[in-house]
Amino acid sequence: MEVHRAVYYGKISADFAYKLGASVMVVHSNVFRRLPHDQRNLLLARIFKEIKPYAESLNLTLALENLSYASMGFGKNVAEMDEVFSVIDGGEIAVTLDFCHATATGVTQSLLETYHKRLCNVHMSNRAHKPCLEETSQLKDFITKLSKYRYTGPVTLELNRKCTLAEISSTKAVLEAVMRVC
Ligand SMILES: [Mn+2]
Repeated sequence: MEVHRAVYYGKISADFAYKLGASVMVVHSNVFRRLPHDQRNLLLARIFKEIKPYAESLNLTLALENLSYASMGFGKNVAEMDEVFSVIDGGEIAVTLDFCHATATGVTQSLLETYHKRLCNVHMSNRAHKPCLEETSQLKDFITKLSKYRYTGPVTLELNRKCTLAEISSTKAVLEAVMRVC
């Protein structure tokens, strides 16, 4: 049942991404973090056996996103994401690095060091997807590393729905200011 539901939502999302003309679709592991190792990997294999060829048929690149420590899903750090990749990946799945999740979990540097070559998407926000209203050392450090690794892909603002237009614009301005100097 869980497999059917995950596959169903995965395919609907892929259809949506395709109709939007997107080239990348962010995915999560879709498995509960407390499942035993073998069961987790069995479910992962069954879900992605369906989603991968479907996404490929629509010319979509799948990009696995790191989850927050608070998430009930599996895949919040390098060890967990490597385990997911070991089951679902034949080298074609990319990475979405969510700065908010990574910073709250304390794994920003290790994720960047490990996955910078397959990074194709960055989600940006402050803690709890709040706006970035000032330059912080963590923010500068992150943008400096992205630049050092010659990342040229998109940086997407992923702010919570309570953000005002003014806060969204300030976040964009703060990020642009950091990017100019890093
Ligand atoms: Mn995200």
